[in-house]
Amino acid sequence: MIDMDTTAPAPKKTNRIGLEMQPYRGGKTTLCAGCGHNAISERIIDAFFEMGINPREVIKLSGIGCSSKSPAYFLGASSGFNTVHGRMPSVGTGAVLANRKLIAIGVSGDGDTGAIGIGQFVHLMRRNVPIIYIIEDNGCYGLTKGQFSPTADVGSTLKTGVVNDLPPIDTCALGIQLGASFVARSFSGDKKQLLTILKASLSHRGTCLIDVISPCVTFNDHEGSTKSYAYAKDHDERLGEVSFVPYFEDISIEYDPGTTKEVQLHDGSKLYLKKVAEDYDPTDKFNAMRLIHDTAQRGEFATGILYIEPEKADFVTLLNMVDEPLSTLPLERVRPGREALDEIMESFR
Ligand SMILES: Cc1ncc(C[n+]2csc(CCOP(=O)(O)OP(=O)(O)O)c2C)c(N)n1
Ligand code: SF4
Ligand SMILES: [Mg+2]
Repeated sequence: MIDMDTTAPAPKKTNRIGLEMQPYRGGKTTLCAGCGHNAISERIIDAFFEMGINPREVIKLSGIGCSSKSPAYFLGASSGFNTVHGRMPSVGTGAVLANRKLIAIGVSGDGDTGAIGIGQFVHLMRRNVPIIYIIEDNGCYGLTKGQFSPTADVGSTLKTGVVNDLPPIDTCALGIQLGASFVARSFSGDKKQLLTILKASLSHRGTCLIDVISPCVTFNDHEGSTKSYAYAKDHDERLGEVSFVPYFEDISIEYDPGTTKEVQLHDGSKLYLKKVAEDYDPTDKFNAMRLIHDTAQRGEFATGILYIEPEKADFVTLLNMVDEPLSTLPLERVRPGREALDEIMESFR
């Protein structure tokens, strides 16, 4: 008889850089049970683990709101910066300019982005700053008890019965128009699609705007809300299956020719968008804008990777900066001294 030790713990799963799941996890959430934001944190943990990103090379950023508390609940081994309300874009821009090797992920809310932070948001988008910018979109200010945010749809109602009659800002349309080079929309309850989008964003260099419909179960999950679970599930028009193959995996996928769009990302990874109904080209800006407009007219939202421009130069590249992170340059290289300054002044004579 073989003597088997059934009490021995199973070996822990490690990823391609040899790390266990633990450094990818964060603190215990203090958000409401069932909040869509929690599901998004879980997908972020999975995406970074599965892509084998070293958490020590990541900076987590956020503003203020329930959503902006999320970075405390993922990537515990990474450093983070919880900024003033709506100011994440400027702090994030500074961080990636100071250290171009950092992988930046920001979590914001629809209020943090669309209201107080809109001025900062538009400049982040037009600069194509290399950052994954997630909007956890519940159409309300969850943290301050559920007031309408600028993404609340016309006709959606508060718990008290108050009806919103202001038109919404569509953050994806705005991002595309302003110059973000990777724009996607998903739903917090769609594990597979959100994970695929997050993994693809980790292979893209430039601004990755990911708007995730994320129902607030406490203040905005009732009949009349277009950001409730029930509404989002019934009105989610998927572009089709999004498949993503990282550069470190063998590419062996079979797709029906003519029904799949292949997009190569900057690190060599491949993105496949498989159409269900109509042929959708995520590299066609006008097509993307039309899709967002047409679905919104029908009270639906299109999900998937709506727009991607893999070759667009990101802000750090545009600035033509040195390869080494500025934060690690020695003093003599950042302060050239009087002689060098005199020489420069002389050249203006
Ligand atoms: C300068 C400033 N103004 C206003 C507030 C109040 N405030 C805190 S969070 C918030 C809105 C949060 O909404 P959102 O970004 O959508 O996050 P959610 O809580 O819905 O996830 C507001 C207005 C603040 N903290 N600081
Ligand atoms: S109030 Fe809403 S947004 Fe905030 S944690 Fe609760 S469910 Fe989430
Ligand atoms: Mg919100």
